[in-house]
This record gives sequence, C-alpha cells and structure tokens, in this order.
Amino acid sequence: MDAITRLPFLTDLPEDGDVPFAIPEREQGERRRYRTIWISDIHLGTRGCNAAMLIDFLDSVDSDTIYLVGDIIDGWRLKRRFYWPAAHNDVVWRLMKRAKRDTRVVYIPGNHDEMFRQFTGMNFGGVEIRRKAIHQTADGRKLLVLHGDEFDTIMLAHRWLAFVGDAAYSMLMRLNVVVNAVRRRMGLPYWSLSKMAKHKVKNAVSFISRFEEVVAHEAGMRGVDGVVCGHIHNAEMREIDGIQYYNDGDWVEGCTALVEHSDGRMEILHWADEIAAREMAKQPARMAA
Ligand SMILES: [Mn+2]
Repeated sequence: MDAITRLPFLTDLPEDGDVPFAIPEREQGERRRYRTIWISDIHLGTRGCNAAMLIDFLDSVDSDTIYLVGDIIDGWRLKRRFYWPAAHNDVVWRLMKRAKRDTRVVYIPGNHDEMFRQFTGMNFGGVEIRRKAIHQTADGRKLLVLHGDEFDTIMLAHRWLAFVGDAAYSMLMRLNVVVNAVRRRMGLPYWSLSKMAKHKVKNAVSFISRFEEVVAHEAGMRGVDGVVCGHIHNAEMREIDGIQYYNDGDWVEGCTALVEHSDGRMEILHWADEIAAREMAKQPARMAA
C-alpha cells in the first residue's frame, strides 16, 4: 500500500480546471465519437507502458462510456520500485477529467491493481469501481465485462502465466522500449517485438486460444451473449460456440482499444497503425512545401 499512497493523483488533488498536464490536452471538438470504449493492461508505473501513445489515443476519441478493464496501474511493480513519470499522471488525469465531463467511467481492477478491488462499489470523482459489469450494446446484446485473471486457476495447468509474469517477459518488454526508441529516431513506425515473439512461440499461441475458449465458455454459462476482457495482452474479437469473445488488448505492446459504434458494431483499434496512417497522410503536404 506504501507505493500507492505515494501516487501524486491521490495526494495533491488540484481544484477543477487547473490540472497540470505535462502534455497539453487536445481540443475536444476534433475527436472521434464512440458509444463505448474498452481499454486495459496499461501498466502505469512501469517502463514498458506506452503512455504517450495512450495520451494520443485519449485525445483523439470520446465516448458515452469508457471501461477500464484492469491492470491500469501496476501496483506489483510500483511496490518494488517507484516509477511514476509525468506522462503516467497525465493518463490518470485525462481519465478523471473525462469522468467529470460527461463520460461514464467504469473501472474494473485487474490482478496487477488488485489493491483497488477493496474499493468495489465506491465512486471516486465520478469513476465507478466494479468487480465486473454487464454492458448492453446498442443492438441489445449483453456483454460480461471483467479483467480475466479470474480464470487463472483454470489455466494454471498451462504454463504461459509463468512466462507472462516472468523475467524473460519483462526483459522482452524493456527491449521493446529500446527497439522502438531507435525506430522512432530512424523515423520508423512503432513495432511490437514481444507481440512477434509471442506469435512465434507455439505454447503461447495454444495458451491464448485455450484462454479465449475458457472465458467464452464461462461467459456462456452466465447467460450473456458475449464477454469483454483483457489480461493476456492479445486483442481479439471472434465467436466461440455462439458466444462473442472480445479482448481489448493492452498498452504495453499492442496499443489497442475495443470500441462500440453508435449502432452496436464493434471494432478493435490498433493505435500504432492509426498514428502511422496519420503521419503518412501528412507527408505529401510536407513534400509539396
Ligand atoms: Mn492482468
């Protein structure tokens, strides 16, 4: 709990209007509007977190509702070493400011931010803390929303978790940061090293599909049409035995979000690709000038 009480957004709450953003917030008028946004596995408080890309995303979109599907703040890592750059605070402030404006913000803590689970049912500055939620889509479907670590006990036979929580994985994450810093300097777009590694490891691939099946099956038993989760850092949307499985991915490697359009249509946004496309669109103008 020690590291948590050191988080600046919990101690020095500024008055309305004077939020000290390190990266200035973009105008609201030019944002894309969705009915719902789901993001998870941001892992604030770790070096692997792609806070700058998430800030770019948050400043580009708006929604009626936003679900924070767990592992938003990495309390496990913070306890070992306190790491909290200004950009990480900016992410928290943006979410809190959104709650104050007109967005319903539902926060479902995961396993890395399980210390917030004790506040289930409470409301912090408009942010509702829940253990899980049922979301009704515009086209009338019922989706169960939860982080996904609930299924770890079932999945334990599969050794991926030993890999995810593993030193090898964190090293890969750190390498990912270095590789992308170099790529950025060379003018190359973001590229996920660990994502590629994950798809090359056969065990990881079979773990992912097994996790998806378990989650869809458990959701089906609870009488919903589908399920939205995070946890395994692998964005996906597919139907499994008549149940719609959605995973919003993460902001450590994939940098993805799940969104619902006004008509209930669902989509996964790959934010690194969106930024690359935006930069590409800018280029002819730059060349002409
Ligand atoms: Mn998790």
